[in-house]
Amino acid sequence: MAIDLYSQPHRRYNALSDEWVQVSPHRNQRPWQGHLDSPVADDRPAHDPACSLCPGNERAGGQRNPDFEQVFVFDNDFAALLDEGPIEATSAAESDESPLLQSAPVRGACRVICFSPRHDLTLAQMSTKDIGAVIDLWGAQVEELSQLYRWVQVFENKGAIMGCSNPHPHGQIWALDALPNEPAREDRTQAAYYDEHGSTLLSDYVELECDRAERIVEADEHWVALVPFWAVWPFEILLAPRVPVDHLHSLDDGQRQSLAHVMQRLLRRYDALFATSFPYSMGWHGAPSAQPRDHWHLHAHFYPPLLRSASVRKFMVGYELLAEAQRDLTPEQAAARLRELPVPGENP
Ligand code: H2U
Ligand code: ZN
Repeated sequence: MAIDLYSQPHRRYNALSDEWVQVSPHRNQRPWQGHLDSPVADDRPAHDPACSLCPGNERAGGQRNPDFEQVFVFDNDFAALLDEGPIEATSAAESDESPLLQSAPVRGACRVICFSPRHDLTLAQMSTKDIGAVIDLWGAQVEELSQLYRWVQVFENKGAIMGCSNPHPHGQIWALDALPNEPAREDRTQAAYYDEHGSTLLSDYVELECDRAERIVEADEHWVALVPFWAVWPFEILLAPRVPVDHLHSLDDGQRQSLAHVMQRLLRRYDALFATSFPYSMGWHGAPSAQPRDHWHLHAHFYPPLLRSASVRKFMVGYELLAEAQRDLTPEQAAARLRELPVPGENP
C-alpha cells in the first residue's frame, strides 16, 4: 500500500545515518497553546572590552589575542582533548578485564576560530569575501590536523539556546585519533553504498533531490542546500557539493567561492524565518584520514532547534529519547517555508 507522505503517519529512513525518523503530518492542524515571547534585541558593540574573543583582549588562559583583521584561530584554553604524545601500543589495546567496562585512550587537539574581529556580526551578516576566508581557514586546519589525527570535526554552536558561551562569531575544531560515533556510522553507510553502486551516496541523493526539487532551499552550479527527506530537526539542512569531494581542503576555487555565497544566502534565510538571529549547531563531515576515501562525499549538517518562533523550540524528549525521533512539520513544508522567504541582499 502506497503511503501518502503528506497526510499519513509514516517512518522515513536516513540512508546516511542508518536510522529511522517518524513523521506525523496529520498533526499539523493541532492547536498550539505553548508560550511565545518576543525576540531579544541584539545591541552588541563592534568591540567588547570584556569579550575573550575580541581582538587585543586577554583570554581566560592569560594569553592576549592579536589585533586580527579577518579570521583568527587559537588553541582552546579549556581543551576537551589533550595531546601528550603518542599513546603506546600496549595501552591502546588495554581495557578493563570485563567487556562491559571497556575504555580506550584518546589523544587530540581543540581549537577555537573567531570568524571575524567584529563582535557584533554573525556568519550570516558577513560578506562573502569574509565567509570565504573562514572556509579557507577551515580547509587549512583540516589539512594540517588530518596529518596528525584520524578525525577532524569542524563545527559551530550558535546562540545561547544551543549552549554557545559567547556571542562573538566563532566556531571550534576538535581533532582526535579515533572515529567518533556519527562519522563512524556515515563511513559505514557511504562505503556500503559505494561498493554496491559505484557512486557516492550523496552524489546520487543530491541528483535525485534536484530532480524532485521539493526539498531544495538553495542550489547553484556547485552546491545544494536541502532539507533532507529524513530530517529530524524542523529546519535541518544538508549542504553538499554536487560532485564528490573528500574534504574541505580539496575544494577548488569555484567551489569555495560558490560555497561562501550559498552559505550566506542559507543563513540569511534562517535569520529571516523567525526574524531572529537563528541558533543552530552546524558542522562538516569529510573523509577521515589514513583510510580509503573514494566513498566519502563532503557535507555539512545544520541542526537548528527552533520550531515555531524565536523562542519555541523542538525538544528531543520522551518518545525521541526512548524510541526514535519524530516530527510533525514535514521536511517538504520546512523546505518550502525557507525557500519562499525573500533573501536579504548579498554583500560582495
Ligand atoms: P562555544 O562554541 O560553546 O561557545 O565555546 C567557545 C569555546 O571557547 C569554549 O570551548 C573556549 C571555550 O573553552 N574559550 C577559550 O579557549 N578561551 C577563552 O578565553 C574563552 C573561551
Ligand atoms: Zn568579541
